[in-house]
Amino acid sequence: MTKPKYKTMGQQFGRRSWAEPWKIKMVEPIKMLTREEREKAILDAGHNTFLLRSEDVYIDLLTDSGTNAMSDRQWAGIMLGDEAYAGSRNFYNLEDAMRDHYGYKYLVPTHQGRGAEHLISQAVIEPGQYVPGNMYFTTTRLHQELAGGTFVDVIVEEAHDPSDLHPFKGNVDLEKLEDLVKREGAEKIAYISLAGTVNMAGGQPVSMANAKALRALGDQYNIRIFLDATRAAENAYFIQQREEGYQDKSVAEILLEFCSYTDGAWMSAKKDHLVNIGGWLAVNDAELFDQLRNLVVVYEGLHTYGGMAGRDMEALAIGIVESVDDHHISSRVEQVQYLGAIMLDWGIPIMQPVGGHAIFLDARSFYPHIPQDQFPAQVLASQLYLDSGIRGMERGIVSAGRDPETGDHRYPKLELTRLAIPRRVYTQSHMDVVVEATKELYDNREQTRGLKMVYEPKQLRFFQGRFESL
Ligand code: P71
Repeated sequence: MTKPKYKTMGQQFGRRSWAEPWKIKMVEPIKMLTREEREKAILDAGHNTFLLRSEDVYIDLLTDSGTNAMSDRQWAGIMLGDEAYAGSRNFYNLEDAMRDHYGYKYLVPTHQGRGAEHLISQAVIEPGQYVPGNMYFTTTRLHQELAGGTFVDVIVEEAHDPSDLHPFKGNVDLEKLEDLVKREGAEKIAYISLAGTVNMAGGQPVSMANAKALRALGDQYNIRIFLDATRAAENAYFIQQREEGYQDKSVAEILLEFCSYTDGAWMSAKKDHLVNIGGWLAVNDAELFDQLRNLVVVYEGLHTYGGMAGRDMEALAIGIVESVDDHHISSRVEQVQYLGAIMLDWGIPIMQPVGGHAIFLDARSFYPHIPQDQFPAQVLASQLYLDSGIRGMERGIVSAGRDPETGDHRYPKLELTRLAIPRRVYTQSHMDVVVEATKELYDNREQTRGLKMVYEPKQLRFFQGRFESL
């Protein structure tokens, strides 16, 4: 017999292959437009991928938010919706699931993450206070600012360097934090805003040791810690894989321990929890809970639905349980790692180490000839769509917005184009298409030119801003 010519993917990586821990029961057809059609679509969208129609997209990596595939059980849960205005049984199921897996005492449901950010910011920030955190997130910081707070970045320095291989680049720099506390006084700190797998840093995790040390510091100065738990289950997986002493613990156990070092959390359930809509806020303090419960009826809905239908809460309760399953979470994160490993091997500049939910292309290295105020990451997102109908998202100077004091652009160190992978939606073949398309752009990068902004909204300009080619 001749020596076999082909290798399976596992063999190419020197291991036995593994496959997704699910099978497909229903499919949604997708199609690729012609080059001319894509050209028209991206021009109509002002080079902003948020303004494309989803039907014109072939592989949609705009976000992993609300784009996940629900399981048959979650869909069955949809049929069990109790659409009572008050006291829906689905709310109590949600409350139980949150308590079992996050361990907080009190739950306030919200329509999605930013609803929860609004409530917590209004409740605990006094105008003039600081909110230190491990890198900003767009909506989080905006709500902190709207409540009169000032966000202060206290993430470790390594997080700002796309090639630094630190295994926990989401960690808080405790020295930076303590300096701020000493300089401004503990009473000027509203709370510590801690995020699991830091989105804007490339999906980088926070170590358990860092969370523990943060707790000690919080206790010393009497400052509360609130967790953005949006991708905390993915964070727990990285702890299991990378942190001494956690290899034999389940993701569920790790998540519970991680949350135990914080005083509460907000959640965009559209990510880890495998639903299309939903969110919540949870705290341990009864008085704060009372305040939040009063606020939620003003802005979201009654405290037993907070803007969600009963069926949404049921799908979410089931999603929480599925999200901490070790097989689920490893296949989710390892799919992202697979895509990243090939990109790195092919010399495509990406943020390292590869995070939990997305690949972040390093647009500065991709297009060194395009200055930051000509929006290199926006250019890259636009070009990727043009080349192959793949939709990513700008996470650079456009996302960073303007400094409210000076009115000038904020110039972030990271100028990234994010390719976020929805959970349980795409296969390995889709990942292969994505990496080949990116390589094509990389090989032809020198001809590509910058953009100018021709329409700029005041808030969160990346959503609706429009651009033209230079
Ligand atoms: C993402 C999103 C959705 C999004 C939001 C803003 C601009 C572009 C895309 C949402 C998050 C998040 C974190 C860490 C809070 C929210 C808000 N992420 N914290 O990554 O990642 O949650 O969308 O449910 O309101 O595409 P919400």
